[in-house]
Amino acid sequence: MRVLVLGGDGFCGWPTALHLSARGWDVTIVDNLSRRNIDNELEVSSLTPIRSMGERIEAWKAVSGKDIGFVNMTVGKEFDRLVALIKDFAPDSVVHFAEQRAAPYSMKSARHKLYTVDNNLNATNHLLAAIVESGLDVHLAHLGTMGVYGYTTAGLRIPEGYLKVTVETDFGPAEQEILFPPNPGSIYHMTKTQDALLFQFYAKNDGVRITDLHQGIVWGTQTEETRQDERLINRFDYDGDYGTVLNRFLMQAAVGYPLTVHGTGGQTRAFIHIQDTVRCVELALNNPPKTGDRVKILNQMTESRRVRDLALTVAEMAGAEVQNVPNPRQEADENELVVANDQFRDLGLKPITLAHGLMEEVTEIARRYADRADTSKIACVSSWNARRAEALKTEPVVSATAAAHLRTA
Ligand code: USQ
Repeated sequence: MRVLVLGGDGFCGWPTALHLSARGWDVTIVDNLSRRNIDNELEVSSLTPIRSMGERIEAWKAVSGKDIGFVNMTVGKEFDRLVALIKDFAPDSVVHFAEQRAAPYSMKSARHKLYTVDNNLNATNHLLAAIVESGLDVHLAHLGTMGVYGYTTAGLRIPEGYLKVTVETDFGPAEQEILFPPNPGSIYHMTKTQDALLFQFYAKNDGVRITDLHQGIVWGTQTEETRQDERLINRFDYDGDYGTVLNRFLMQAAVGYPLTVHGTGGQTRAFIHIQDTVRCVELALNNPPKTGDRVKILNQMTESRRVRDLALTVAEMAGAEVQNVPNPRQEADENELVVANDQFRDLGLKPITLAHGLMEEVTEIARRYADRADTSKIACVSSWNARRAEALKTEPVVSATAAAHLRTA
């Protein structure tokens, strides 16, 4: 089986490429190394010393005996090359990670908003149009986000993509299933809600077989494959734009930086370990929709947690201090989140939970590379709007003790 992994140099893409290769897929990575260029722009680098693409691929060959191909291409800009690649490689599946994935980065400035929309929507539209143009029956698996559902208390168990509703008709009430109403909290999340419409259209109009994986916040850094050789190590983002919350807390604990809880830390989010990410992608590729099916949507998360509870768990585990800082985002202070993930469980996923052992592994890696950390890059400075930035100057900081009270309240 042949697979193109678009965005295969990134935090989720690289371990996915290795995982699929280890399981016998013939893998070619397509990437324009934009994530490395954004590191240059932000003057920050992965905490772990990730190797060049050439060295990564060479190391994998030495470790596993398997070849991974690499094509340097901007998916949303080089349409003819993309069509030629699809025709030539004739993949059974394409995994699409080739999007700018950080909410704070997408909200940094007008230019970052434009870049994120332009990059993400063009990548998705070009890919879909290229699959149609190739005339081949290629399954597309896209890495979407739980954030399309929004992070206000929904008052229901979040279903997998489609919502059953009852509408009033001339003949009485009728049942329908509609796409869950999109409610993005950042420009980045907004691009994923728009991707969803592109998928609906191309599935309906052209019969493209599409799986959209609504993934939660990924934590962890290593997988079975990236652990095998230091040259295969995965990236570890800790900076205020690209670092995600749990990995940031674990890194902050490792370098003795107070854990940066936004506001009261009452935000509840969905989480998944990177090892489960790669397993889920494999499960999705092995169970594609059939020709004529609607877009298959799966919630790719394993548990929901409140940010302040995570901070307290990490603080207890690693002896760190918790600091409640003003929230640069425009988001609900507190929300409940209950999510359905039956489809992956039915496919046999045995979720990795937030076990201390794995959290300690992340802290251990962060300690090992602590001398590479630039602590001046830890604070989240990207603000959701000018009004918010202004309010932050006067907003009181919630003390750790107050947050502890809130937790037990
Ligand atoms: N937060 C803190 N302290 C920090 C960093 C974040 O309290 O130091 C809070 C944020 O305010 C937010 C929550 O933690 O309430 C999550 O933030 P995050 O940066 O971990 O995650 P997010 O911006 O939502 O984005 C990440 C990935 C994105 C993916 C998304 C899944 O970067 O690619 O789509 O998680 S989800 O959150 O389910 O939409």
